[in-house]
Amino acid sequence: MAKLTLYHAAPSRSSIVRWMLEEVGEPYDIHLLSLTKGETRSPGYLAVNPMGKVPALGHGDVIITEAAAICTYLADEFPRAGLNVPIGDPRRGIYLKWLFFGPSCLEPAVIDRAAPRKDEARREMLGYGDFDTLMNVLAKAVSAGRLMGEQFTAADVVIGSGLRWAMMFKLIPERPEFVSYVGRLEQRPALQRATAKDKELAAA
Ligand SMILES: N[C@@H](CCC(=O)N[C@@H](CS)C(=O)NCC(=O)O)C(=O)O
Repeated sequence: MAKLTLYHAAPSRSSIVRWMLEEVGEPYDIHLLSLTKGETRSPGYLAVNPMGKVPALGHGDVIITEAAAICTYLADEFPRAGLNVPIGDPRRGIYLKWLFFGPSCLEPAVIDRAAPRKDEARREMLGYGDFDTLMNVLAKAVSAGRLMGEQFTAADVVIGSGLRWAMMFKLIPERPEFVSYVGRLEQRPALQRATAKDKELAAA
């Protein structure tokens, strides 16, 4: 089987993919990079990801970048893990919507909270519209404990990671729906393993 290598800085957005890899359960290697030492900007790493960012995932000869794309890829590539909604399933459209919602709506909204613009952009200009609408939409979506009904999917890894991170830094309101959803995610052995391994790496 083609080797999986995660280009990773612990903790960072590549921790989203580490969690996903733990959910998938296939063996993988870690290529560790230091953000503080600027190692993502080294010529060697820029050959892997010209954006100078982690995560990147090597799978055999292929390199995939962008956390949500990697999660989507892994879920489809290893369907036995049960983390995807396959092509042909009528729920696939909604599943993809949530996978894209993470990087296109949730993340920019949270980053705008953390580092507000001097001049506020008009709602029409922002892909996420406005913060309160986004929070209402997400609170409703996660209120059942999973985004795709009974099935835990890669979309929960992407959206769950965003909400978890935003709650950690108090960038979103502590709505009961978020507290309960993230609390439920924290119970997942794969997330616990990923977090413990990242802590070890960060302490080393
Ligand atoms: N759009 C990328 C963003 C990745 C990203 O910003 N990664 C940060 C770590 S959290 C990084 O590599 N920063 C290093 C740098 O910009 O030098 C994704 O979602 O994967």
